[in-house]
This record gives sequence, C-alpha cells and structure tokens, in this order.
Amino acid sequence: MIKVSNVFPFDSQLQSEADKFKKLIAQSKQILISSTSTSDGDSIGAQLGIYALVAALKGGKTDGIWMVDHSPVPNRYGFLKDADKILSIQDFDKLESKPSFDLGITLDGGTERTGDVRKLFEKIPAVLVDHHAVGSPLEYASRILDLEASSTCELVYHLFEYFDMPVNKEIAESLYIGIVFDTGFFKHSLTKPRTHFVASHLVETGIDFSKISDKALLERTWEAQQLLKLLLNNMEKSNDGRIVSSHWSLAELNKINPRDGDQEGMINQLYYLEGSEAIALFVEKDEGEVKISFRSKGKVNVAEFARSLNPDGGGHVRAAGCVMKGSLADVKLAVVKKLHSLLQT
Ligand SMILES: [Mn+2]
Repeated sequence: MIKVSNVFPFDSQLQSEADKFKKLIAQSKQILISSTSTSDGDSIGAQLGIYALVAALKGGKTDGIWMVDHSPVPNRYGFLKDADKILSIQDFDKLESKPSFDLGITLDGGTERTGDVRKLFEKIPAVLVDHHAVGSPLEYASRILDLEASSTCELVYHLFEYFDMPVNKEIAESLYIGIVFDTGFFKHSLTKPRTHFVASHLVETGIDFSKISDKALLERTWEAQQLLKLLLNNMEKSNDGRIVSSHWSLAELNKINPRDGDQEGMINQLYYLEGSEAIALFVEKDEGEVKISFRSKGKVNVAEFARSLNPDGGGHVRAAGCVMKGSLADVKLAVVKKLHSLLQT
C-alpha cells in the first residue's frame, strides 16, 4: 500500500516537533501518558495508540510507561488493547511506590484539560499531541499540533508512519475508534480525503470495523435506552419548528440511575429532527443547577450563546454547553425565549 505520509507528508514544523518527541522519549525513563478528562473515543484511542508507539520506540518494552486519566476508562472502550492499563488518578494516588516521571504526554487537549492528573505534569517537560484549533496556551517541549487532522487518532497514525513503526490490528482498532468517533462516522466537515486514506490502512490490518464500531460507539446500556425514551417523551419544539429541546429532571435521573457515559451523544437524537436549527438539552443537577447542551445547524453560534448565559460556558460554534442556576422550568423557559429572539434577528 502507498504510505499516507507519501501523499500527505508532515510539513517541516511537524517534522521537527516529531523529531523532538522521539529524542525526549529516548531520554526519559518514566513516562506519563494522559488524555483529556472528558474521556471519549478519540482521547482514549489516541492514548492507547501513543502507549503502543512509545513502547515500540523503546524496543517493545512497556516498563516505565504509565497511563493515568482523571476518570476510569468508560466501559464501552474497555475491550481495546491495554485499556485495562489506564489508571484513574484515584488509583494512581493509592499506589505505594509511585514513579517519578521525567516526561509527560497529553493527548487530544493540553495538560490544563487533564483534570486532576494536571498535578503530575507540574515540573516535568510535556508533549502535546492534538488537533484542536483552540490549542493549549501552555509551553510544551514538543507541540505536535495538526489542525488538518480529523482526530488525534489520525495524527497518531501519521506518527507511526513517520517513525516507521508498524500498526498492528490491536493498535488499528484503537485508532479507528477515535477517527470514527470524532468524524461521526466520516460525516462531520473535518473528514478529509486524508482521513479516509488513513482509515483504509487501518481496515487493511483486518479489524472487524462493524463489530468494534457498534461495541464502542453505538451500543447502549439498558439505562441509556431508558434515558432515550424519556428524552423523546419530553421533547418539545417551537411553533416554527426551528428550536427543539428536551430535558431530564433530577427525579427522572435518580429513578433511572444512569452510568457514566450513558448520556453521551444523545442530544443528536434531537438534532436529527428535520427543520430544527437550534437544539437544547436541559439536565437538572443537584443544588438548583441546570446543565445545558446546545447544537446548532448554522445561524446561532452556540459557543457564544452559551458564554452569554454563563462566562464559564463555551465550546464549538455548533456544539457547546453551560451550567445555569435556577429551577429546570425557569431555566428552560428563559433559554428557549432567548434562542427564539436570536433566530428572529
Ligand atoms: Mn479529538
């Protein structure tokens, strides 16, 4: 097969950052690998990919290579190779003899996004491997940032090729899951010809892409199905059909008792309503707070909108969120009204 790097080579900047990365790996004995605290298919897939790459660069040895995340790995990714080696920061803190790290690597977001793992990055050089346009503002010993990559997993694949390391079936599974997750099954606008090219190489390793995509990304727990039932039951639309919203009250959530990750991606079920333009999902929290997730199909910049409701809110132009104080009914009414007037302008 034609190498991806022959058709889409790293530019000189990425080459020099990748070379620095390799040097840092060679110099370091205890290496920390972490990813963003909101663990998802791309962050976990990329973390497992980098773990395998670092081990390969170390001649196949995994001693001294550690994976630590803010939270335990979501169940749905548990079948991926070496996912069981990812420690939560709580488990790491309980270790009797802790390694003293000389290098840290952060995937799919800067060290400021690693939650409670951030403390482990203090005082050690760090490597960033990421594809987010709003990059980390911090200093890195090596900054492997590729805005053209659909996902961090796509970028990690390029690193394997750059260092001439083979990608076996197990590594391919992790990287494929990340690409599919971030592109929404090759549907989102960041999907490029390059993305399909990388995916074709991963499929070539013989992965069962149908089975692993179902398992990691589409299958739901019983509790999640109950959430979906409620989501559709509570769904409302504005008279003109441009705003669609739904909610889960605290009482409803307590009754269902969902697991971590059960709510992930469910807002898409509202998004798929034809004619909808602005989508809002309200989730009642303890202590009179409501968490809101937004999606937009164009006119409304929901990142700005979320920030206008709460300065701590934000996200992307078409997908964002925030938390507001107040009762579920009051917050819903106020937010939908504001969305309505935004759409009228
Ligand atoms: Mn990503």
